[in-house]
Amino acid sequence: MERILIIGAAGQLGSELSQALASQYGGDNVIATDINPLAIEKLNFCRTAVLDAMDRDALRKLVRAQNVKQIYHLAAVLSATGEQKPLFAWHLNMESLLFVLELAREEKLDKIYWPSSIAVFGPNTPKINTPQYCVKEPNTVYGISKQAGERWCEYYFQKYNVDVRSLRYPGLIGYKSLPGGGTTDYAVDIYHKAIAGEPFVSFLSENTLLPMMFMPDAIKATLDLMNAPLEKIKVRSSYNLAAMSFSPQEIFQSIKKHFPDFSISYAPDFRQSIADSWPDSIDDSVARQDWGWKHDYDLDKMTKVILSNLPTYLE
Ligand code: AKB
Repeated sequence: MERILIIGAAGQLGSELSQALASQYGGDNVIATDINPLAIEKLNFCRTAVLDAMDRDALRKLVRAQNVKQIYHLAAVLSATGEQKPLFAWHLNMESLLFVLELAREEKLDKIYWPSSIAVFGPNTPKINTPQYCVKEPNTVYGISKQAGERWCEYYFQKYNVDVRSLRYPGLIGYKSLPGGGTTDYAVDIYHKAIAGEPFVSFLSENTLLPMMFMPDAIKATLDLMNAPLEKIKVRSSYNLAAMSFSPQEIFQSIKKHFPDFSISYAPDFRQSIADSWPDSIDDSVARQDWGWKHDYDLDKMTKVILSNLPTYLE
C-alpha cells in the first residue's frame, strides 16, 4: 500500500485537500497530520497522526513505517503572522520544506506538493496581469520564504530529480474552515459577519484589489497539477494561478445583493502595506497552457455558494 502524507492538514487548505485526496485515493491511503491534536480529530475520513513539521526524525519514521510515496507539505506561517514573528516564520517555512525535499531525495519519493503564493511578488513587480516570469522582490518574510522555497524546489528537481510541483495561490476563500494569519483573510471573515447579521470592519481599504480564489477551484488546481503527466509540468519553481480579483468594496457589494442591510467600514492596519505590495491580478496563461488549468468560480457565483452553505457549517 503506497500512501499519501499531508503535513499541516488541519489548516484552511489542508482540511479540504485531505478530504479530496481521501475521496480520490481512499481514506486508508491518506495520512493527515498536524501539530494540533484536537483539529486533527475532525479529519476522521482518513488516517491521522500528530506531527510537528519541524520534527525531522518523526517525519522520516512515519514516511518509512507507512510506506509514504507522496507528501503534500502545507504547514506554514502566513503573511500577517510572519510580520509579527519574522524569525520564527523563516525558520518554520524554510526548515520544514528542506526536511521534506531531503527526505524525498533520500527515500526516492514519487511526488511532493508545496504551495507557493502571490506573496513572492513585491512592490517592483508589474501589478496588473503579473506574468509568470518577472521581477520578484517580496518585502514580507512570508514572501521571501516562498520565493526562496520556489528556488529550492526547482533546485531539487534539477539536481536530484525530485518531482516537486507547486502553485502560487492567490487568497483562498472557503467556508468549511477558518484561515489564520493571512492578509487575504478578510475575504473569509466578511461572510461570517454577514451571516451573523453584524457590520464588517475591513482591515484593508475600500479599493484594495487582490487576486482571490474559491476553495473548490484551489483543490481542483492542486489535484490537476499533481495528476498531470510529468512531461506537462514545465515550471518547476511554481505556477501562477488565478480565478478572480476584487476589492473589499466589491465583495461587500456581492454580499449585499443577498443581505441588503449589511454594512461595511474601513480601518486599514499593518496588513494594508502587505496588500499594497502584491499584484492586483495574475496572468496564469502558462498553467492554462501546460496542464489545462481552468477556473469555475467568479465572485458572485462564490458568494451564492458560501452564503447558502455557511450557516449549516456553523451549526
Ligand atoms: C496570505 O494572505 O498570507 C495568504 C497568501 C496570499 O498566501 N492567503
